[in-house]
Amino acid sequence: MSSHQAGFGSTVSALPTRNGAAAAAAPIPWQPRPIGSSDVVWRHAANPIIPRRPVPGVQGIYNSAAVQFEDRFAAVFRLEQQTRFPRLHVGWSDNGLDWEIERDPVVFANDPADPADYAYDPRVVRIEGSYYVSWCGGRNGPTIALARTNDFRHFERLENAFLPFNRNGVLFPRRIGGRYVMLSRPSDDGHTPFGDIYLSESPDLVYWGRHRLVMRKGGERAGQWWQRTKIGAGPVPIETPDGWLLIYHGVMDTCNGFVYSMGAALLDLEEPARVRYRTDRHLLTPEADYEVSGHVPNVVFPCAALHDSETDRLAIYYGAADTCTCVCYAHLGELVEFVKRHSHVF
Ligand code: BMA
Repeated sequence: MSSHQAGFGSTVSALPTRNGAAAAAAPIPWQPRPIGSSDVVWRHAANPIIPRRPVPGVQGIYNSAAVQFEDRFAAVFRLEQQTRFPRLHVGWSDNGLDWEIERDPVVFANDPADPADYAYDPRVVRIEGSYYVSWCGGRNGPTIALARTNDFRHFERLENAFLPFNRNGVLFPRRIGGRYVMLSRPSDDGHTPFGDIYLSESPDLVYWGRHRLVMRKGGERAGQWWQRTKIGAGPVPIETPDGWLLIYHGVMDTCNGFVYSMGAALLDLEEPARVRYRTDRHLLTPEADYEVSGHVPNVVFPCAALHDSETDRLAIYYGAADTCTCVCYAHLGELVEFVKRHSHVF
């Protein structure tokens, strides 16, 4: 794979490891906004960072989640084989852009491999020292499956969080009011022509309840069309003084199928089912060749974001056209101001 000559951030912060030692975190991927652009979010110049055939027998790698892990990066990728059957594969990277991808899918130490168990659209979050993977799983699904790992080599599968059908399960990075909190989108077992974002709480990551509506799909009003069919949580929410920054996907139906764009909202820090601000316009919509053309044209689908708190740089990982993996960038503070300035809560 090509090497990327991005201007990387210089901040080095410390991430605690399992044995308590501090590892210097690798700088997150970064490129400055292109000269002449006034966009709040801009694409990595060498997208896609992972092309459609990263390993033999695979024809797509997209909608995947990267995190800082010790002194480098780990990821859980959605890989689609030539059967078009998706599974989760671990990847490793020193710079967050060039990835080594495990040839074999994730297996769960406590759970026998099931060849019929598909897995897609993973998110990864670090909570209290462990990493949790949530994805749309095929066992009695589609619904939200969960697993825990400390090293991205051994995975323990937890109970499914919800009844079928559900997608886009995204955990918050800390307990709120003493409980784990997860966003999700109840759905159907097909391509779901509807969808709103809900929030659920759990004392133990097994039993989920106190379900609350967070936000509905957009309406027919001017400025809402890009998210008028369905919405779903994207990366793990990022805590800011103005609320939890939730980057999400908003979907519009057209005469030629769905179009998936990227939006953002700010949720109340202590009552995250309460929307404080929400963009009435998208941050990114399919425009690049690799977004408008692929196995499913016109999809940008964010699943992970890395934030460097010292430089305020944000790198967002997204799947393009259900085919390849891409990155885009923003300054978190600018993005928050954009959401507040162009907010429409409905
Ligand atoms: C959704 C999921 C996503 C996919 C999107 C667009 O329902 O299947 O994985 O990116 O459709 O095809």
